[in-house]
Amino acid sequence: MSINVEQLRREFPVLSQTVNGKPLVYLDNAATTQKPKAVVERLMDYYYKENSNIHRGAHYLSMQATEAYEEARETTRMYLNAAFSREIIFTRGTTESINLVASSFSQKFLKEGDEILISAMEHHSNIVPWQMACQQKGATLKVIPMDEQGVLRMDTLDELLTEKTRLVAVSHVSNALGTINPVEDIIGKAHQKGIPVLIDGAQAVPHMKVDVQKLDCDFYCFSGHKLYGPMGVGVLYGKEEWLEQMPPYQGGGEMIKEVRFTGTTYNELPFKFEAGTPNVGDVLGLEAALRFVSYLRHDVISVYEDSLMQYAMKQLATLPGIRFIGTAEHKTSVISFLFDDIHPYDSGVILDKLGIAVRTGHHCAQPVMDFFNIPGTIRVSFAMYNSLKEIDLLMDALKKVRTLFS
Ligand code: 7TS
Repeated sequence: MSINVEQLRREFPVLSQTVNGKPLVYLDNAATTQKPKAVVERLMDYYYKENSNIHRGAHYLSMQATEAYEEARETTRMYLNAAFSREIIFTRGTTESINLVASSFSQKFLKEGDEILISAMEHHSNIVPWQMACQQKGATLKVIPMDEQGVLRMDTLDELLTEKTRLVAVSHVSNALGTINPVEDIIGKAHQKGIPVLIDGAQAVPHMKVDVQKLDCDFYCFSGHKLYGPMGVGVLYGKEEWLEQMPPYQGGGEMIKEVRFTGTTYNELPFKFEAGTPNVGDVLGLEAALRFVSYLRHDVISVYEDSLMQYAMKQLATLPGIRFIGTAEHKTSVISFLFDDIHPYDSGVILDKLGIAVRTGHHCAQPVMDFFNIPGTIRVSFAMYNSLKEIDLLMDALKKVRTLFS
């Protein structure tokens, strides 16, 4: 099996438009992916035929919607190979998943003088919630450093994992550098010392098969919209043993067992962490996305995406004045670079005029930019529907950028 890109692109109507009079070349997939018809149609179906609030009504539509929502939880469990569907919490996205753990776990387990360990290449959403938790509790945030290639300095880990470390939170794949981190090794080392590990999988799930039991991570987070699903929905996987011990994140309907003015008892997992009316439609859209990706198969997708990446790296390397930011051996989907001394933003504007969508700036990873002492990068990021032809169009466009600025 292999990807038939022309056929696949027909599933993504948004791709067949022109932008500024040029065919759209969408290379900003690390920010968000486009949605296949299967996802959009699932949303339409839900709102045309099934919309109802769940877990509360005795009527037909409510029961149907409840069943569909819980089935989507089971599909997500299978997708991640979690042991139990009660370990799958639906959230608004990676950001909310991390905030949930940072807030709830810290409330229960973090105290003054403790440490939380993150890495030097985290997205802001895996930095700021931990800073907030540490500030509240008088704990310290520590950082696994990286080297000039954008690879984590694993030699520092033994020393950084101390008897004060309460949790390690690292990204599976860096959104700014594309580095695939050795999360199995990090989890193994942390667990030797009894320390739980949260993995930010926002940039990993679109590109590789994730098996949370095999990884043995304690928490895993991702966003639907980076995996061909809708915005506004995401997933927190948490091991039951942790989720059971953690207090609720938000209070409200659905997360309770009994409410009296004198006190409240909480619902069981996963409902304890899903206060209020959930985002049923988008959860069903996410389920459609998971089915779409599973049907195409992750092994097939990653072979294809790797070939795009190799081709792009080789082509880009021929451009005089190019400087890659992030040259790890194990990389996926993201290429960050600077081009001569042209400001990334200026390149981005010209590329847009030529129909090419890339991201420029710090990519919500300012500490990474500080480390390399740069204001930002041009970031090209691939999805399964990109083609070699699009990389050629990017190359032509970059050559035009150079001409304009020389
Ligand atoms: N973690 C990583 C590694 C990410 O790449 C992102 C989003 C997030 C967390 C937050 O995800 P959200 O869906 O909750 O916003 N990254 C990017 C990006 O690289 N460009 O735009 C968003």
